[in-house]
Amino acid sequence: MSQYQTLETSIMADIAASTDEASIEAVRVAALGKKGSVSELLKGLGKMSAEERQDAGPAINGLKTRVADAIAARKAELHDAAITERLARESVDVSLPVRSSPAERGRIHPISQIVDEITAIFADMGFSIAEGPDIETDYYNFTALNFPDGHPAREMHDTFFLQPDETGERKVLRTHTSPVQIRTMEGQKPPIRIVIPGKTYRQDSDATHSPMFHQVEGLVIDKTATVGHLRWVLEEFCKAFFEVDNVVMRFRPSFFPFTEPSFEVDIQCDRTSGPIVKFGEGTDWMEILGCGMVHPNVLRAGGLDPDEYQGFAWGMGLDRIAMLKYGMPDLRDFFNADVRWLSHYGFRPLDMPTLFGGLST
Ligand code: 2NL
Repeated sequence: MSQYQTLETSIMADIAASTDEASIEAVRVAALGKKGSVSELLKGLGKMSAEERQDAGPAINGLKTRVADAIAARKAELHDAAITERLARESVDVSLPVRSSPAERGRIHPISQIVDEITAIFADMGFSIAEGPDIETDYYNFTALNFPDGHPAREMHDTFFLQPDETGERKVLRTHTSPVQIRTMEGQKPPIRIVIPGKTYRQDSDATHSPMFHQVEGLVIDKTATVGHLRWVLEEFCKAFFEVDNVVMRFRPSFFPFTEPSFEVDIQCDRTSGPIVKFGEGTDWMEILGCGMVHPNVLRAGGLDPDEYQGFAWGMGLDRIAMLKYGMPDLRDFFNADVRWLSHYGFRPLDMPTLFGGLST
């Protein structure tokens, strides 16, 4: 066998043994690259005599052509194989269910949902949303709201007091959101129409009470605000909130230090079908909020002249109302941070409650 045939056999064996695009490229470089075995033979032609070249020329060129063709063919083969393998490996099963993103899997807590629903209703009536600090002074939480010294609600068993500061002042965790209304009256000229959602705190803990709970209060101050306006606002609110065309409301005389006269409001409902309460029908009553005309002392504390301005206010606890509206049996589940509970009772983040799109549907 000539040296050319030996080389050709060896290169052809290497080509056949190459298993991927990288190894066939290595074979090409070793044979046809600048310093490749076939290239070296071609370079050698120049040093040969004309006679030697007559035989060697066609032999080496033939070798080069056959090797180049074989490499190109094997390269194409391996390239096809690589594509076929990749297509198989990267195949997508389009029948699989779409896995939702974390943003879609997340859920809105029922308390956040109810706040969004309630503020959407009052925003539609032209109210603004006001917020304030959870840690309050005794003045904003009690004194400005016409709580006389020695009023039972100031006692230790109701209120969370903080350690006195260097001046001896004892701050409190607000027991209602009403301090926000005082702060608003101080900073803003009437007419005032605000709703105030927020966390509130009282030392109370059992199956139906949590030491941290939620309230929404409302305040309207103007020169001519009356109980009639109060009644209309609350009726419109209840119709929108309970999603019924007719609500029957009952105003019972009551007492709060910050309103005079004061009322507790019941709405008519049907409780005969077990835990599900129906509104706008039935013969039962359910208390849903407290309200009244703002006490002159409270107007004065807010920097307003009670001979010029009058107003009404209301407050409702959200936790019990949320349990009722969404059919949740135990208040304590609200604050256990159990994702299983939240994925069942929570609301989809992109379904924002609006009056035109539906509140909780
Ligand atoms: C209830 C009753 C109520 C208010 C809150 C209020 C605030 C100011 C002036 C007058 Cl600054 N009133 N708020 C009025 C009546 C009732 O809450 O049962 N809440 C859970």
